[in-house]
Amino acid sequence: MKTLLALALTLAPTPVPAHDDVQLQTAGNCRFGTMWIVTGDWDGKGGDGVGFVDASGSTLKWTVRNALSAGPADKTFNFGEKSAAPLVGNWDGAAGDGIGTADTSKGAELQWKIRNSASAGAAEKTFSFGPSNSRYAVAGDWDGKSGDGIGVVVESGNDFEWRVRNSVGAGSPSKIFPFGTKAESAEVGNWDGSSGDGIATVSRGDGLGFKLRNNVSAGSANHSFNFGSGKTDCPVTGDWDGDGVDTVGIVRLVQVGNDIVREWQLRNSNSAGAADVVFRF
Ligand SMILES: [Ca+2]
Ligand SMILES: [Ca+2]
Ligand SMILES: [Ca+2]
Ligand SMILES: [Ca+2]
Repeated sequence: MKTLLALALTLAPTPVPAHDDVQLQTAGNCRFGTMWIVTGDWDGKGGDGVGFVDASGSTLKWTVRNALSAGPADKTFNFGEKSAAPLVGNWDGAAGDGIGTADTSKGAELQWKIRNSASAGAAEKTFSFGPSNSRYAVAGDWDGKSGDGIGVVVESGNDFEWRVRNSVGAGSPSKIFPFGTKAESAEVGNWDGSSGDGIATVSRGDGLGFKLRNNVSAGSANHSFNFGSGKTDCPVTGDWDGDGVDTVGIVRLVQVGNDIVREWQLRNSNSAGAADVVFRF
């Protein structure tokens, strides 16, 4: 509770709209001001937890919680430079998610730093992949084996082009394909619970318009629906109930007394409807 209170006091006095269209973003990781929103399997026990990453200091400060409920942080640690965007991925294919960053400030190519555990420490891999003017850096299990690979989503005319790589390191993309338009944002998740991750885009209207595709390829969406508010919310994805299927959610800043706090609204189905879990963290 102490952590939650302290963090609430450092937030802006008025709500900050969700912000996902200004600089490089990492899929699933929208932000409010300098506060990125992240989700991941921090404890390796299946199912995703929640978190946020504060980029207001010289290093990125991560605060994560395993349970989908209000309460204290399970871990707080520093990883990554202020200039980099945070990433979450199961790089080694074992024991839950690790962390990473993608940095646009290191030259023409995006610089990636990868760590297998969600904790402070040195990057285990540092490499370049994708152009620094990519719209999104993404992590996903594109081939359904050996954990997450990497990828970028770049603008190509009015559309998005995805360039994904199965290995976590420098090299050529394993697949290049179009999906979505540059007016949208990009997400990754295992929407059908089999054969690794699929892809998605989210558009901002009155609602957040999710378009989810099970295959990592060009084609139409398998699920299209609205969830949350397109005016105020950060979209998130994750396996909230631990059944192996990733679904959607949102984070919204709400005023509680004099404090502005993050409200998480998570849904266990990839369809329109009410949130199954709502809490503040
Ligand atoms: Ca891992
Ligand atoms: Ca893989
Ligand atoms: Ca899948
Ligand atoms: Ca699930």
